[in-house]
Amino acid sequence: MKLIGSNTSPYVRRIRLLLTDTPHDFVHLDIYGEGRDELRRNNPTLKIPVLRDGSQEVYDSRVIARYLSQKLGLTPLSWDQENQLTLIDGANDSCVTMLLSRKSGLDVEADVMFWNLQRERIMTTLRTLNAMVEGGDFAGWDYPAVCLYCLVDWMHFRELVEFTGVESLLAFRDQHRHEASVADTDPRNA
Ligand SMILES: N[C@@H](CCC(=O)N[C@@H](CS)C(=O)NCC(=O)O)C(=O)O
Repeated sequence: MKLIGSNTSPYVRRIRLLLTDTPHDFVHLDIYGEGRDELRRNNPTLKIPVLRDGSQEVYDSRVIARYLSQKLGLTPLSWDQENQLTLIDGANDSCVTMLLSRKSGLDVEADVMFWNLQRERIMTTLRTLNAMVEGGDFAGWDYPAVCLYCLVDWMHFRELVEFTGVESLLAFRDQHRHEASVADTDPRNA
């Protein structure tokens, strides 16, 4: 099995954590630089992660997680867990948009409808996730908790949000620093 991604992507990191006990090759690509041709050859949507298992290619972390769950005989996610993933992905996708805008030299702090919508979505989802953490919804180390960890740690690393009012998310992150593969996949070491 081969996982194609990058050392810094939170979407890739969640699959790396899911694959902790499963032998696989990890291929890091610089998707905005010299790795872009390789990305083009592997995924027409030009996104990571991509999983290759024999002749089967699988795109998108959510589908990859479902593929691996079936293959590894894991318990399928409940509808509430699926909703947790949707919240996490909502914030994550908007943060990717903000980061790419920032890298493009745009002023993402400007009072512009498109960025206001992203900022609003990020904060409404983070406040909801923060309340869920405080309510004990992410008490274990299941796949949604892994995804939340990857999101919070990446937002902190990229300095994408202020955590004022959602400090329980950072406490959640700090509580899980020592889980398997977390240190090995830290984007700060990329
Ligand atoms: N829904 C996708 C999102 C993946 C995604 O956005 N990955 C980012 C890296 S963190 C990416 O490939 N971005 C490339 C781009 O937006 O051009 C998934 O869950 O895999």
